[in-house]
Amino acid sequence: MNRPSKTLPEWGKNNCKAYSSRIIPGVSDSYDKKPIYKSERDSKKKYISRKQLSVDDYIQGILNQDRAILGRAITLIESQSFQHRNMAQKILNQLAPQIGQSIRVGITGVPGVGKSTFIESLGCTLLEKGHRVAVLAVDPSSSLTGGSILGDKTRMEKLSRDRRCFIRPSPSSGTLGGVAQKTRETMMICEAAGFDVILIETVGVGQSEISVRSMVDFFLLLMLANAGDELQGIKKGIMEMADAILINKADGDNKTRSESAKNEFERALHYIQPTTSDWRVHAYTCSSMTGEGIPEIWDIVKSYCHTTKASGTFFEKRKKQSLEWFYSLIEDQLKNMFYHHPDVKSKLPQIEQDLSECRYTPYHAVSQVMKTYQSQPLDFDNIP
Ligand SMILES: Nc1nc2c(ncn2[C@@H]2O[C@H](COP(=O)(O)OP(=O)(O)OP(=O)(O)O)[C@@H](O)[C@H]2O)c(=O)[nH]1
Ligand SMILES: [Mg+2]
Repeated sequence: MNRPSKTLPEWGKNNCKAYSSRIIPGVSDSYDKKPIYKSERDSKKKYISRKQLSVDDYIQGILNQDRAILGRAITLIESQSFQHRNMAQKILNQLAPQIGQSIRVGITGVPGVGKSTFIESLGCTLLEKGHRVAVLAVDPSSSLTGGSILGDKTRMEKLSRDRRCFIRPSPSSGTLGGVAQKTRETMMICEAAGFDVILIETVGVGQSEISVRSMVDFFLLLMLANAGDELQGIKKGIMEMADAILINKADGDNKTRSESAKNEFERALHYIQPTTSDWRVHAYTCSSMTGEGIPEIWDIVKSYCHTTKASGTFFEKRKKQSLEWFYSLIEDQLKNMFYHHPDVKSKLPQIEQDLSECRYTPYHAVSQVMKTYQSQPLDFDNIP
């Protein structure tokens, strides 16, 4: 601390001896702005820069479970730069044989239901059992908040300090589709780095839980006792997507109420078609705070994997998810190529104007603009 003496606190002036600390001279204000040089001798030219890694360096690093390299690979995935994303794809492609060995669990529920606290509790249980856990998030609001999971690191205090756990907040840019795609690729790279359980948190109030549903094996819906369905903002659709319903905060005074809520959900589940044909969805209670019911939930997840792997639905689901992803990428890419076509771009304002003046029909406009596009389609590799 290098405060000018007039701003020093009263007790600090003259290094008052009544305190056990001394004021020592700090560094000047410009210190932080000063570049770091390899040595004073070559200070004029060389900054210390991080070593550029090749695709092979990344792959080796990831396979060796190097957390720093894993973090840098995820940064490539999240980058807006075409070169970075291209490199990320090369890495993912070469790691493909190592991908898919984990159990992927999605966790959803309204804000405040206790998702992060649950992940902390479940994550610690899993580490004790010898698993390596990666925690990711799909949060559509994250472009504004910077990813709620970041703030949540305080809720995941033990997990975030454990080296067997890797926590990554939502990528903070792009549309939901983009965020979901990046999360999916991040999940894959974490699998290659030996994380055998992937927990993905998402807020259960919109499109994001549908994206997460389409990338996980088991989907867990967290609920609260004593809050009507409308209060929890949960639609029947979300209940239909769940593989288990978990009433959280079943502790203290809330325990009995949580038991009744569980019974109510059990009754409601009779009328809901389960997503997985050979799996019966049930409601359970737990307290993420005390840890009660958490190991039991992991037993449910394991039992789900055991049953569906034996019947083959587990693998069918993964296959279906991967095909859905493939087709949604094709759609995204076609749209991208179309809207980035320079001739299409330059024609669109005039067409919009003509349409607003009813000069021709939208169908006619589409056929015109399609002809423009088809005359010289863009090169796939040059799309931004
Ligand atoms: N009593 C009790 N409180 C809990 C329990 N789980 C979470 N909480 C509290 O509920 C509050 C919200 O918990 P979070 O884990 O942040 O909830 P969240 O669903 O991740 O919230 P968002 O990330 O904002 O969507 C915190 O104050 C937690 O301490 C529980 O099992 N029992
Ligand atoms: Mg949270």
